[in-house]
Amino acid sequence: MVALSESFSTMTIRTVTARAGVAVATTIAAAVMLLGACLPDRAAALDTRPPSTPVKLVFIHHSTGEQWLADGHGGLGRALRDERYFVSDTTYGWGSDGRPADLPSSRGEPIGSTTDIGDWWTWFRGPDAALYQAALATWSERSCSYSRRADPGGRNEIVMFKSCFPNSDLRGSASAPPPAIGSNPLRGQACGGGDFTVANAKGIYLDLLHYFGAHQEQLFVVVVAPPMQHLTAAGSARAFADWLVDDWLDAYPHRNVFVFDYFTVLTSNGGRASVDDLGRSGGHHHRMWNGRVQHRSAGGRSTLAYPSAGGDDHPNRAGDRKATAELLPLLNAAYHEWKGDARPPDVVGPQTYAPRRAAVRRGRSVRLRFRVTDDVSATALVSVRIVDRRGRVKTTLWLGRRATGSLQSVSWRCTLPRGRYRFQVLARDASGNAQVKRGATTLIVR
Ligand SMILES: [Ca+2]
Repeated sequence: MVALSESFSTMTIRTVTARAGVAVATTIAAAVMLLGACLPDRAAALDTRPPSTPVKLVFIHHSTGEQWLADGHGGLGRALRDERYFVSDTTYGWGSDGRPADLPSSRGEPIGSTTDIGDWWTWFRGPDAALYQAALATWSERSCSYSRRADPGGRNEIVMFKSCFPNSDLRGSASAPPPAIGSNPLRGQACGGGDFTVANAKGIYLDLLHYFGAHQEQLFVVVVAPPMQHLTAAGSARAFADWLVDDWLDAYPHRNVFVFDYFTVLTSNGGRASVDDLGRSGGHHHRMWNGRVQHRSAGGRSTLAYPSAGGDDHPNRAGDRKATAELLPLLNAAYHEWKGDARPPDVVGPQTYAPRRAAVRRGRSVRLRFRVTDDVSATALVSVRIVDRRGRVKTTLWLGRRATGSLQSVSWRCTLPRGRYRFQVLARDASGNAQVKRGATTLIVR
């Protein structure tokens, strides 16, 4: 597979590749006949602004999804709220005890408890799929705790779904052709075991396109299952994530499916598990960068870089915050591509300001104040860099997502030798454009 890909991968439409194979071409024969324009030609038109009016989104998840949504952890719920999405979700037990109804069970459990790759066939393609989807379209409740906006009414326009981390432990050859769905043993089955192969997983996702293609009234957001610290075949997991983002939709003629590579985003950090690499040029990402979609896994690990304290495979707060920040602009762009209402893209980077000089005694803390403005983005990824008199970078403070337009600050404990320095403010807007004006001022260390 491609180790480093810089691709405009959201909803890319190309001809069926040799990799997809004859079996696949047969499976989606109807789709192959309809080929549209590719996103690469339209990349300049990607609009990362939030929707102009509230949009209802339902998220099928459990476990890691609960933490990702939580205000005090991944902050996804609150970030979606702030960008005009009204979020509801399903988790363990959904579809039983009258929540929202007693729906047919899946593998002997409530449908909400089953979110493995094979279960997506049950949700979207199995004999009771119509019942599940009807209940899902009108579900407007929270199953977990997170901030959200007022219900705008109506049905869920966006269906987002995610398997949990055991689903990244795929086996088998990354290049084996997927079986026809009628003979795919993973249909309706849990992950793990001999049938949990890359080929069978591809077959499940290819079959889902029949449902998605028949439901243009909804946008489907496919979140790649997060990685674990130890994978039987990490290369196979990486290959599958790359296939979903780069190849799965090659022959799909519509724009109502978007893949977010939660797997790849969680496979690089900022040097240790508690520090993210948001906004850094290196590392593994699925984000807007310099005005384009960047899907990047430049070698390195294919396992979880953000284990929770104690060694648990649930992504920690730093990893989930990174995923939130990288997802939102892509989701907005996918929404506008689906709706066909994209406005001219944001091509102008932010301006940054450092309005107040600072002084600090060595070993003490100091508050560094800054402001970032942007023509479009309400938030920007900000870093503060401290350089010596010769312009050499002495330290960089990575501050993550910060609101634009208002005075902000960061407290920093100074360990630099006495002397005169400057602190510089760097920022990237939601489209990944770097600052066009860099604010800087003097920092005195006494
Ligand atoms: Ca901008």
